[in-house]
Amino acid sequence: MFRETFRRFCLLTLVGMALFTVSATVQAASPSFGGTTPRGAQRGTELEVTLSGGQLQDAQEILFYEPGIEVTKFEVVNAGAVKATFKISPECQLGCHRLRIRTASGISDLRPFFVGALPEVAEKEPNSEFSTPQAIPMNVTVTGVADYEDVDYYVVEAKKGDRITAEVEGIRLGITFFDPYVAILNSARFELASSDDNALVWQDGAASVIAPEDGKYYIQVRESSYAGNGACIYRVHIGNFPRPLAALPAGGRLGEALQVKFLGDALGEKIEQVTLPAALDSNFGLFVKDATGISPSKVWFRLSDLPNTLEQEPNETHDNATRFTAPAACNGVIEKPGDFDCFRFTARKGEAYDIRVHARSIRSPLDPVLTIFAAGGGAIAANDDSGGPDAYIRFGVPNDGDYVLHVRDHLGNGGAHYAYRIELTPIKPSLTLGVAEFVQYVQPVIAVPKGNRFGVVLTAARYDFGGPLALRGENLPACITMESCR
Ligand SMILES: [Ca+2]
Ligand SMILES: [Ca+2]
Ligand SMILES: [Ca+2]
Ligand SMILES: [Ca+2]
Repeated sequence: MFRETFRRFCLLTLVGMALFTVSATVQAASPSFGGTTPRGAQRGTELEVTLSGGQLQDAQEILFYEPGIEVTKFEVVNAGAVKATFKISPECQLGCHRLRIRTASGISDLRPFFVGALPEVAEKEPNSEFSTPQAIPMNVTVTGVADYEDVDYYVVEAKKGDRITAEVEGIRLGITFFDPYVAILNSARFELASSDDNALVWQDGAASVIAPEDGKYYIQVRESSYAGNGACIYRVHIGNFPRPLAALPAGGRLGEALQVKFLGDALGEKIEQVTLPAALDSNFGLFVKDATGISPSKVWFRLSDLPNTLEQEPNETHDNATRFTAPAACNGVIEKPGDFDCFRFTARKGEAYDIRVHARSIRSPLDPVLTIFAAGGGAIAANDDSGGPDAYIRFGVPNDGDYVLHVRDHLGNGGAHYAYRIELTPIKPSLTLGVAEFVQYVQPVIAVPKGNRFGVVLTAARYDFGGPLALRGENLPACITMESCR
């Protein structure tokens, strides 16, 4: 792989608006943004939200990265707070919405705001004993706090055969290093399901059961080692909604209509017809709904230009391997511990492919290991992890013939939702441009003052091509130009 990194200095200049140059009283410090109170809300509602931070006295507007939230009222309280009214459309996408505050002198950090489908209920302490839980209706989002040594109990009524799901948003709210734990118990205090961490929702938990009989069921939420604090705020969605954990296939082509099988739900597999968006979106996912509700967060799904191949079991040998024609995306599931899957294709000497197994990148619990065999022969190349648990191999075809891709879990684990997608693509030149961090772990923001300039060092990584680069600032607002110098 040819990779060269170079640094280039760029100046973004705001021209033609010098008449609007900001006055000399502007402070140099950038605004900071700690977060919103509350941290989320139900779609289809309108509510007052406080945005807290610093240097907010000249706040002008809120910038959203996803559609669906409109600001109908905006008021600067003081340098530390802005009050805004959020109107959330009934069709607003669920889950994380990212926002910043723009002031006259800068742009703040990025913070999340979570949109849910269910009506909200506030936690009422004391609810720390199994014998004195907080009674809630089914299908609500409870907003609570997991304090130090705090255990929160909620009780719902269910009928035999009802699906009960509890999904917590805690670490995802981006407030503090909070590691939530959630469990569903029966009236005899027997734990029917629990979740500390889950590949789909990271340190947050999602647990589901099918009620074995009519009766009361208890949802427990706490910090995983009882070491919470007043900042350990959570939103727990409790209801009958679906909670699949993976999709098969785990990706598709832009604009394509295809059948997707959702895996890992307590009620079993579900097949749905899905139409994919026409434009690339690296954060794309599918929300599953039925008569009982909708999953609170997405099942991650890859968009690409590759045709799909689905594994055909049994596929454990080179002879019964699922056949495909390269380039393609091979999709499957390591459905039980110790399982492995084989895919076979024909290639010619001199061809070269990038072969990447997507598993953790689509929030599957699988830790994939990829091995390439000459069909009927020995292993040619293998990889376990490449920049994370997912596997990657650049494969230069040594001879005309058939080759087998073999995928398994690193620890021999498996299960109904251990999905993966092997993307096999011809080698294409690519380029990534980045801006170095101004502050460690904080995504940089370029705010160009009116009539002024902003200098930034861009880092470029070239893959599979060489030579100089010409940088142009395309699709910038009409009043902004970009010049670059090496
Ligand atoms: Ca509590
Ligand atoms: Ca956890
Ligand atoms: Ca399989
Ligand atoms: Ca791996």
